[in-house]
Amino acid sequence: MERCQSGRMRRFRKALWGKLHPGFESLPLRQLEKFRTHTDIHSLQLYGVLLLNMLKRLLLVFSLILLVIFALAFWYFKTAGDRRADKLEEIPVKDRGVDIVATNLTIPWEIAFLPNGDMLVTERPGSLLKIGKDRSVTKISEVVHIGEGGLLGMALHPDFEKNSYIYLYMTVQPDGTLINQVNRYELRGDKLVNRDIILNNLPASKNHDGGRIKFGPDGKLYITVGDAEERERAQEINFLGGKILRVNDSGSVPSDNPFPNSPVYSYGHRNPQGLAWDNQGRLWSTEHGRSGITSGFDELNLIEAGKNYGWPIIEGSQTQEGMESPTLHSTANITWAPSGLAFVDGNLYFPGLRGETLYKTEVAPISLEEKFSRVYGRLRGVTVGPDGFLYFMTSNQDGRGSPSQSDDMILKVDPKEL
Ligand SMILES: [Ca+2]
Repeated sequence: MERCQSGRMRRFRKALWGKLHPGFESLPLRQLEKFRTHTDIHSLQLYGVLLLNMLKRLLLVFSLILLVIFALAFWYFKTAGDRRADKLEEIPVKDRGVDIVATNLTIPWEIAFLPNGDMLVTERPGSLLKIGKDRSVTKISEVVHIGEGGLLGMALHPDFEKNSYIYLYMTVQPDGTLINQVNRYELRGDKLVNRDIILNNLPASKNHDGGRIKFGPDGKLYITVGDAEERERAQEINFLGGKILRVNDSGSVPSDNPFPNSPVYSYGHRNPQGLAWDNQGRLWSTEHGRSGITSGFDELNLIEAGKNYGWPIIEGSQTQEGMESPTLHSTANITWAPSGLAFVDGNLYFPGLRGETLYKTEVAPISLEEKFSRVYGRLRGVTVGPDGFLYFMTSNQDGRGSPSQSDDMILKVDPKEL
């Protein structure tokens, strides 16, 4: 070992000597040593260059190893979607219990059913699709697709058959400022006409744009608005970010709202994206908890008028006077990223983006079951169809997933099979 080290040192010294004494490179080291007239400073110089060379070599080897690791990781994640699809192909359709309704969509966000059974689908980049016997696409040019914003929620008026009103929640930038709006149109054939902005200037940001809109059993329109990354302001009643709103079908404020002349129904939310009423008429909402390095603490809340749901003051099972803790929440280490909510046959269902799972929870007693965990990738939005089936979507094209060749997809399953 010592001999080996000493041999290596001698070779380095010889090479370095050569560099410092051009013309004497070929002389045997023993002879070169005789020529040594340099001082200690010269020796230091020699060893400095030696050290630098060693560092250069180490850096090169380290960089090569890193490059190989990155290339392998890239390949692994890039092909994850197709590996998942291949694996799925091996399972007979009847055993999966899931039907694929549509494929090759781009970040579908919400599904609604027309009276004739055709399906309307919003795609986040700004398209409204009609999927029935044929497929049609209506582009909404005002939509700004940025981060989590874009064309998001959709609701049909309870009297759609009479008035053709369709409501769309979208991110726009009319005068340079990014905002969210709720627009009401009339749907005439494939055309959206008579646009009416019923809620304007809702806070928007690259992230935390909320976006779910649904009519409640009381005929009012409920809207989830994210905190638009202004977390502290979720506690301000006069700021419309971090809220669940309740308005009449024209956008006006109902006289029985909890805060006079305010569309705010509940506050202290971070990024709620699920709304559903159970068979007792109670409103439930799913909400994304903290993100980044400290992820987790996603929530299922029972929403009551005028109440404060705690963000950003409390999270998880923390409690504080005057604030509501969630009925159910994930732990500090588990992220559901719940992106919708539906109620059917006594159970709530919500899909998870990062959780890549369809979660099922009984309302009483509260419980949690995981369905299709990691099978289809990221899941977003869930709607109960006129056939009683659950329709939900993949969101593997949103830049945070590993899409297969069929993504994004709309899937349906009979909840009685779950
Ligand atoms: Ca909360």
